[in-house]
Amino acid sequence: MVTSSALQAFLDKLQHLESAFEAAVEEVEDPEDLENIRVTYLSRRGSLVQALSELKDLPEADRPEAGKTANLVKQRLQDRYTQLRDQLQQQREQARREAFDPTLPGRSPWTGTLHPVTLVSEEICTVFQGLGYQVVTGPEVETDFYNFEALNIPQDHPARDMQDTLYLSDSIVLRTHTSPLQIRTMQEQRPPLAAVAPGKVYRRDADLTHSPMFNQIEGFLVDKEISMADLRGTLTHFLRRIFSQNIRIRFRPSFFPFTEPSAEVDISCVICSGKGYSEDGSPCRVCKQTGFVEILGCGMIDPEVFKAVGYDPESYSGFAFGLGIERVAMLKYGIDDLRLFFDNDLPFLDQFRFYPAI
Ligand code: 2NM
Repeated sequence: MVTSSALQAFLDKLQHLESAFEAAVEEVEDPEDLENIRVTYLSRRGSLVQALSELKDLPEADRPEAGKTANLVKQRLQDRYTQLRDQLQQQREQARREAFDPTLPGRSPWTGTLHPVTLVSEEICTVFQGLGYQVVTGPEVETDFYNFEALNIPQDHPARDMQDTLYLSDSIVLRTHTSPLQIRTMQEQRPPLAAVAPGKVYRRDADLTHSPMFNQIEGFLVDKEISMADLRGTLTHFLRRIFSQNIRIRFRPSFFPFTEPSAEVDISCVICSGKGYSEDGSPCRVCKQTGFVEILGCGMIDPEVFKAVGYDPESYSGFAFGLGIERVAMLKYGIDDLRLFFDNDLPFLDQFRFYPAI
């Protein structure tokens, strides 16, 4: 068969293109190389489409032969491209399988931690449960009767002032202490009776050292012939379990409407061990050189409280106490800023991961 020179030129061009394609394919190392080849040769603007577009310029008699050859070249190029693409993908998957080490230990999901307030609250409850106390909880929204009246806090007492109490209505308040729970417990049960009541309390107060919401724990014990000596022994045991067996404890006279007599309790400073000075000789900032820090309030339950819950003050006596949980946590863990309890800063909270609740 005689081949026209135009056809020969076209076929040469196709062969040249195929050789160049094959040479390029030999060099392919990664999917990016392959993609460059696809764009250069096989895309809509690639050299193969360019060559095919020249078919129409050939003499009519040459077109069937040229078209047939062109289609065969196109098919071979596309097959080679597909084959190489699949091969590269398989190589990549195999490399991934080999890089995966099934013997590596798993990665644990991040878990939360108990809040220091929760840790201290549970710890205090555990100490008192060990002494036979119940743990009681109840509403944060209280009536005037449970929050004030039954606790012998008279109408004109400063604690009732709008400055301290968050009122929801004339007679409904956010509890300012957990003592309402003690009243409810005394109403529901008869002596001998002992309970602690942990929980959130609310006061109209907000500065560096006061939060409008904080946590308190109050406790009480009622039986026949309970004395101040029972109070002292109980609190000494409790404070030494929470802080250290080595702390010193002192009682100072004080006043609360719901106890008589009343006292405030100091413990020797847990930061400077009661020395009043830090290691470097500077004055201790926590106890202000006094060697003691105030930790709780307490007293013998006032006969007026017993009358409010229907107990005969002639037959029964008891003691009660209350303390702030954040304050205990600050002293116990050396935290110097109250706001850390309410900021939910994860790096801060995460530091309590390994403190066990006793
Ligand atoms: C304190 C200090 C002194 C207290 C009294 C009572 C109740 F209900 F039994 F009368 N509960 N808590 C009390 C006594 C609380 O907190 C500083």
